[in-house]
Amino acid sequence: MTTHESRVFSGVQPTGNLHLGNYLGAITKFVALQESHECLYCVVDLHAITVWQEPAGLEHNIREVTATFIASGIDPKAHIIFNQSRVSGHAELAWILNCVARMGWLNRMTQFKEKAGKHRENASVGLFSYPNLMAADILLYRATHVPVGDDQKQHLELSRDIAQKFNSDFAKSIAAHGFDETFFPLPEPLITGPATRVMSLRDGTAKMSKSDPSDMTRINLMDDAETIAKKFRKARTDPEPLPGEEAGLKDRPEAENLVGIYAALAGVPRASVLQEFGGGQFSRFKEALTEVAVEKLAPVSAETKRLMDDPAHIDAILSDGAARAHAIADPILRQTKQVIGLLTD
Ligand code: AQP
Repeated sequence: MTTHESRVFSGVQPTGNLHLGNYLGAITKFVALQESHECLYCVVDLHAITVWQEPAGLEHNIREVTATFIASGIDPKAHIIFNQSRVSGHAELAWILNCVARMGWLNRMTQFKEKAGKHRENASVGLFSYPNLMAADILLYRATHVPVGDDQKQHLELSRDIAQKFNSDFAKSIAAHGFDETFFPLPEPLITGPATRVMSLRDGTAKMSKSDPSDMTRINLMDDAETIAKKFRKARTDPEPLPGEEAGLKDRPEAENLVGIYAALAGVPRASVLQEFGGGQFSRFKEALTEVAVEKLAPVSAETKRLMDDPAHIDAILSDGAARAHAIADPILRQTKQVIGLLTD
């Protein structure tokens, strides 16, 4: 039995090139959840520095992710937007969780393997322990729901394992202090909708990604209409026309990806996209796709640009958000320390 109220936490790294995958897989979900939950949306700058970032670029990117959150429809007054490094509890709890998580668990994380690649020995220790910081982000607020793209599923499962191990390792102390036995609730991943994994425009088997060296693989949220049209026009497809039904998308990852993107942007089921465009040429479908993408993204990029003209306003929002995040996090961190046996003020 848990007595914890429902609370949403999620984050986006300020590593530049925010793309359609981040938007459809995460940010649009953040916006929708505001109606039903108390939400904290974090610009996870401490995650970003697990890979070297140029300092002036990092400052810019922290503000740009913040501006994009607001431009997409997140209300920083009703909910909390802040940057992670401003709330020191993230780093403190991450250290504690470094001592709870097991090496074997982290060794199984596929994202580290993909990102470190052949240069594992040269990867930062932070990149390896990244999932523990992510667990700390969530547990620091006793968040119950975490909207993420499909690529974060394994990290979310690890967060649940860490929460469970903490609750069990310290069960006696948790009870002795009179705290709820589910001291940390096990966070539920929210991975739903037609675009939980948006794929590269050049390779339907690879994830659309900020760090892909080719800009043609992704639609950046700041791309103008002409660039969006060019990228969709040049997006890889196969020689067959679009099928009229779902079954016809089997083994056609590029076609499936574009149909999923259209469905998510237009807010319609994939089946109705296929009904409308099935049997037709890709070129016509790509034109319609460009139209719906520009219609959705142009207002977001215009508003992001407008907000970026006033960095002091963005900084004030982050500072206010951090103060409110602190107010939730501080007592939870204090209780965590007490449970472990660390003396606190
Ligand atoms: N291709 C994607 N499709 C759907 N969702 C995605 N997300 C990322 N890529 C896709 C989701 O966006 C949120 C923020 O991601 P992040 O900033 O933590 O970065 P990431 O998951 O490591 O992926 P990126 O943005 O493409 O960066 P790189 O190039 O570094 O891998 C998360 O909820 C993520 O699931």
